[in-house]
Amino acid sequence: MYLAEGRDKRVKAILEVGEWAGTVKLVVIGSSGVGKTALLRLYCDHEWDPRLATSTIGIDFKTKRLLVGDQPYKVNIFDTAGQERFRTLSASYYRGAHGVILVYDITNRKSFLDLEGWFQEAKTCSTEVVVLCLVGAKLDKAAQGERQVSTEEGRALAESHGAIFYEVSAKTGENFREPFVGTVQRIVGTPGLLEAVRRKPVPDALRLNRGDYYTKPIILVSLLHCCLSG
Ligand SMILES: Nc1nc2c(ncn2[C@@H]2O[C@H](COP(=O)(O)OP(=O)(O)OP(=O)(O)O)[C@@H](O)[C@H]2O)c(=O)[nH]1
Ligand SMILES: [Mg+2]
Repeated sequence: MYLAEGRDKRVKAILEVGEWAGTVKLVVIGSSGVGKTALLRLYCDHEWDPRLATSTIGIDFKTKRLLVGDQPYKVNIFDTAGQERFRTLSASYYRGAHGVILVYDITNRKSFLDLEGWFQEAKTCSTEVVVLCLVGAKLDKAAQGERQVSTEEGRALAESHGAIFYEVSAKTGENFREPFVGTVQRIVGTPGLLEAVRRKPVPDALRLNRGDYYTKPIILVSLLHCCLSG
């Protein structure tokens, strides 16, 4: 009992002064409207409010503190826009990512079929060792007979890409933490992954042309952030 209390106090103290065992970067991708922002808002802000739902423009960013064992990690989560017109911007956000969470809507077959492209993008733009997690969202709607993608199909696709798999609902809160916790646990548990991503140079495809310094300031801010947050 005394030991447990001592440990809890130590962990609380570490979290309060902000000393981290490491910083983990996650990127959330998937077609527009599948529920990426709703899931992230519930996990980071403990909030579910469909009235606030608007399509993400460009990119959004949230930070969460997470204990793995008794080690505190800072988790930076990038919420990308599913809309096609923002895809060229989003490519730069894979830089330095340790994990990619791919989301589809279990009531929207098209969003599931789109995943081939999303897996392709994730593998092209991030490091070869990045941890992948596939998430079937809006699980609450299955009870109303709206399911268009079975759990087995989702799991099989995840396995074929070596990804972790969960079905979740931001509305009921079912499994909403699992994709984030599971991905971070696998990242931390993969020897050398945190260091390997830090050492990886920027892929040529993601380097900015001179003109981009004027036309895409949002990318510069993101790259600067990535460098600072390490
Ligand atoms: N029933 C139900 N609706 C959900 C759930 N998650 C999200 N939604 C709704 O689905 C719609 C789209 O959700 P968003 O989170 O904005 O989708 P997104 O993937 O971020 O979309 P983009 O930002 O355009 O890429 C909103 O109306 C949400 O309220 C869920 O778990 N259950
Ligand atoms: Mg969004």
